[in-house]
Amino acid sequence: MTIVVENLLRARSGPMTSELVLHPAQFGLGRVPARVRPLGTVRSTCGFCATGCGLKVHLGADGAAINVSPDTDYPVNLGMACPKGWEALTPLRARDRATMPLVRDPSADRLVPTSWPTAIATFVSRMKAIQARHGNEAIAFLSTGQIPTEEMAFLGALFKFGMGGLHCDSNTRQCMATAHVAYKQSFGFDAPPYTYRDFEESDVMFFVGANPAIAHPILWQRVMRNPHRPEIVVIDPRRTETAMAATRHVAIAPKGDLWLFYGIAHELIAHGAVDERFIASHTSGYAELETFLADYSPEVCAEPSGVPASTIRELATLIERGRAVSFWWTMGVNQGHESTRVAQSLINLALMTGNIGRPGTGANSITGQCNAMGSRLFANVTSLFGGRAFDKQADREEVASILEVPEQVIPSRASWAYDQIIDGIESGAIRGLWVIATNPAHSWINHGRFRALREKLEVLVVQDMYATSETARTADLVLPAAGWGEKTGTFINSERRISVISKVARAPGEALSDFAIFRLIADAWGRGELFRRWSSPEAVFGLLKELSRGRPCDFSGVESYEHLARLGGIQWPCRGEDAEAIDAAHHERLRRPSSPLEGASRENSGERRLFADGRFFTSDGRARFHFSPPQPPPERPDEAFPFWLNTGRGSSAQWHTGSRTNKSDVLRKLAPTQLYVEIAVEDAGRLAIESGERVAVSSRRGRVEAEALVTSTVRPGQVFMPMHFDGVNTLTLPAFDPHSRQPSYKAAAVRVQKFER
Ligand SMILES: Nc1nc2c(c(=O)[nH]1)N[C@H]1C(S)=C(S)[C@@H](COP(=O)(O)OP(=O)(O)OC[C@H]3O[C@@H](n4cnc5c(=O)[nH]c(N)nc54)[C@H](O)[C@@H]3O)O[C@H]1N2
Ligand SMILES: Nc1nc2c(c(=O)[nH]1)N[C@H]1C(S)=C(S)[C@@H](COP(=O)(O)OP(=O)(O)OC[C@H]3O[C@@H](n4cnc5c(=O)[nH]c(N)nc54)[C@H](O)[C@@H]3O)O[C@H]1N2
Ligand code: SF4
Ligand SMILES: [Mo]
Repeated sequence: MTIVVENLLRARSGPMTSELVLHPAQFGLGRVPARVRPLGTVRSTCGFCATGCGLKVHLGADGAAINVSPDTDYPVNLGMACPKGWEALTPLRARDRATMPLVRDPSADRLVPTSWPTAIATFVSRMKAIQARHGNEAIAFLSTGQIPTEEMAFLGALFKFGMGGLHCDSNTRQCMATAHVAYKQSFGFDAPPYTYRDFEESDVMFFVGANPAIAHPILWQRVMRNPHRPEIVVIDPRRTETAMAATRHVAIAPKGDLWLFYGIAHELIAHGAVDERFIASHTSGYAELETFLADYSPEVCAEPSGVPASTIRELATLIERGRAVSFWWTMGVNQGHESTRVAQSLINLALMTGNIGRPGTGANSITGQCNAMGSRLFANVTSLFGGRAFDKQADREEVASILEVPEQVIPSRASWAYDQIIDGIESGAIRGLWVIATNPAHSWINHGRFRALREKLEVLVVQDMYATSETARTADLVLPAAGWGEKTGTFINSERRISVISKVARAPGEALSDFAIFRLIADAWGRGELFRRWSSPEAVFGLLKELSRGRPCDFSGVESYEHLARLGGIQWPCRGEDAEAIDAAHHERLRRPSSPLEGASRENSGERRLFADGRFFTSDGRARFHFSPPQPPPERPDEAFPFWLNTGRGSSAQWHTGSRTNKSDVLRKLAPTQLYVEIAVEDAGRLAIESGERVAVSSRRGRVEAEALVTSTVRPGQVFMPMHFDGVNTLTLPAFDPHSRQPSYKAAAVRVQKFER
């Protein structure tokens, strides 16, 4: 064990820039050199949001990263980056990085440094002891959409096939579960169909519950480049930065979406504005949808959606007249009590009007975290590798044979979802929890409860870059992890683009990549032989390619990391037979001189969208319409708690729980420094609250102090709080969509009062 760790630590001090160091000419200056040689700039992909911007990391004489700049030739960001991208290296240098494993000293009740061999031995002995006493399923993990696919895949395989565990989930549940389930049911596979170029090709765009000006700033730049003078409709209860820049803002009632989209669909049918030919050839279930929608006239939908019938009609007319209509959604849709059906009401609109598979169209979920898409396909958490099913024997056999593991190690049941794991801690079914690259004690819904549950856990292991996160501080064991920039692997972005992240810095102290930590645990658990082929990220990439072969997400045509870096990422599908055309399109893009900003807009850029042939991934090749009657939200404002609480992203400089972005002076200057609550001018006047004043915000579950921000961006009766400050999730209501089990973070009832000590 000691030798293995020493070897790992030694390997870390080897050359930092591996095969991914490319000549600048390969970034698009026209001449592609025959040989790749080190020159001091490395290509990588940003590790914050799922836009997946290409970054160039510039290296000093010692091979360590000095700074980054956006990649001018990368087909995603075309030379642009948001503040987080520019500051990508800063969180790595933070003073509170975890540099040694830490273990809780029970006598002093604090975390003290220990060695890797002791930490790993502690992990294995404590987890195995729980399994011996309470059964194999008494341990669980919660992970992330923010580590490379190779690491997620290793974790999912190690836990389920190696350690005999079953229950595991990730923060992707908080984020993308709804899009995953909605696509799977409607298209037969979790497949966002679009390419970013569609932002530039639409003439009518709907942004529903999405604030890309803040949350996906570079995608918003792509919208701004659209030359077709598009109608941009933003459907959001708040007048967000995106809404202000749009051509039309519809201030929908909180959680009124299903009514609105059913009303629009009803109107389109009433007008005969549907694409009968597309419906007949490529969909199923339309007759039932038509019957169902008969009850949802604009008049019926107006009150519950908060949108006047005349506006509903106008929105239908916009869709009817649009040449290329696209529907984009994010958390205002995914996080709700009936979110899967809301996502599908948008998918239905795209299908019934034939707005799919053509440039500028689609029912398009924008992904959140840098690698949430990787986790949806390869985390081995909700679905078996490559979007397969744990309960299908043929799928298990296939995976067993590709990975050369006995079929019996693959569970035949699905895991509990995040909320069920939390409930399992409460009931005593789960006794050991391993948390990797997520911070649930801040981000989980109604987390006041999470903290109480901590006491019930016999062991909590947190694997993070920092030992200071709200979750890590309460751990029994902290495993110090290398972060983005300190390791290699691949991400998959919102438009299905697989790209490389490069190692450009050495992790501090004894921190190890998550990959290396999983490797140590596999060996110490006695499962080294089962994972003999999982020797390096690139070796695992080879396994993932095989797992993808023949699946909709097939990328078996990708040769290597170097291939990905050279082409600026490659979108799936990329089968063997596609690879040549993709390479040719790339060279064509580089050959033709033009300003870098035009790079991705040219014809034949190698970008691809799905469903151009109208064939979906269902057994009969047809997309399905899904719908159900709208349900009232589980909690509504009342006399005691008269406001709707909405939560979400507050600024482009803040990332989630702040554990990374708070480490940058630059980013801190660009964002508010303390928790605030946006409240309407009318409400503030009535409560005699002034901007800047301290107020107390309380729900049935908790109470926090915040600074009042009196503003006209929120409507009377609604308040908004950013999720970046701890405390917000003591207020939120633990309600979940029944299909995706995604939490409804954006609708709870609260009271706001002048603050009194
Ligand atoms: N700067 C920054 N960027 C980020 C992140 C970050 O933390 N910081 N996080 C990333 C991640 S993981 C994600 S998931 C994305 C999230 O990206 P977004 O989903 O765009 O961000 P949110 O602010 O969570 O929510 C979007 C909007 O939904 C609206 N909304 C609330 N309730 C409703 C409703 O009932 N109906 C409708 N139609 N709208 C509603 C909110 O008012 C909000 O403006 O951002 C990613 N990008
Ligand atoms: N009220 C409210 N709550 C929300 C939301 C909302 O809109 N409103 N949005 C939800 C959404 S969409 C999301 S995605 C979640 C996000 O919630 P979290 O995942 O809890 O938030 P992060 O701050 O991104 O936490 C990531 C952690 O991983 C660590 N980390 C980063 N890189 C690495 C790595 O390479 N290895 C390891 N081991 N650790 C690493 C960071 O230090 C950090 O502690 O929050 C959800 N919570
Ligand atoms: S938009 Fe997203 S991917 Fe691009 S630089 Fe900003 S955080 Fe990174
Ligand atoms: Mo997210």
